[in-house]
Amino acid sequence: MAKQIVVLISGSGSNLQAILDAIQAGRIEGQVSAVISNKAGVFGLERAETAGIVTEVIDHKAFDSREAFDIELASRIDACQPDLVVLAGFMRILTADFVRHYQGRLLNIHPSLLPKYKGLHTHQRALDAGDAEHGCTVHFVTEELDGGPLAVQGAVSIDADDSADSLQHKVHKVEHQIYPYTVELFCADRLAWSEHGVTLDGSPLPASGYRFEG
Ligand code: NHR
Ligand code: GAR
Repeated sequence: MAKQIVVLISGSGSNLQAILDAIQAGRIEGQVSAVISNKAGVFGLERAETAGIVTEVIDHKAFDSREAFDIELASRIDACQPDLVVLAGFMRILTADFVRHYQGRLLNIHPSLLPKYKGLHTHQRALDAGDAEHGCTVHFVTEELDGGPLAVQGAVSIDADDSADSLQHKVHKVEHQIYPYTVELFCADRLAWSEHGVTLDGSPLPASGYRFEG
């Protein structure tokens, strides 16, 4: 049975597009029931509309508190009865109650090789540290920001002439491979987070997750 997926965005939605393309290509046994943005007018909403997907905007600025925003967000998500909720460049920190409600079915992609560089400005931080490699990680979301269990990682090499921009561009390309791949595994019931930790085909993954090699 095709899984129901809800995607949350705040911006350009290139990761959303990569997932939609993989669904279109028949690689993911699932369908996106709704795309929800906390910002009006972003390009990701146009991408969803082009694909014929229901879109909603819930402007966080219209709410008095993070709790009130998250309660409204959860009620719109739950109306879709999703099997999986995907954060794709979603930029609002979510409350503990929200993430607990979706535990085990809420994924995020973060532009670093976690547990390195939680938070923002990851590309510049990897450059400043003189790292030889950088990358991105898909992880299950917990209340600890960028701290939930890791599912899949993809790496790029950092070259002498890389800038934060060039590095971001390289990492984006890998994001667009590993996010659809992770969603594919989840929707095929091959990837899960349970009391046994994160498992792939029933076997526990290392703490660094599955290393994706393009
Ligand atoms: N929420 C929880 N509870 N746990 C995580 O791991 C989360 C999360 C919400 C979003 C994505 C994350 C990232 O990949 C994510 C992971 C936004 C911020 C942030 O500081 C931090 C991490 C992430 C996303 N947001 C500011 C806020 O006040 C707003 C910044 C802005 O609007 O530009 O919410 O890096
Ligand atoms: C992606 O690079 C994602 O890793 C990053 O935002 C971009 C969203 O791009 N996420 C964060 O930095 C979360 N703090 P997209 O909207 O084109 O998918």
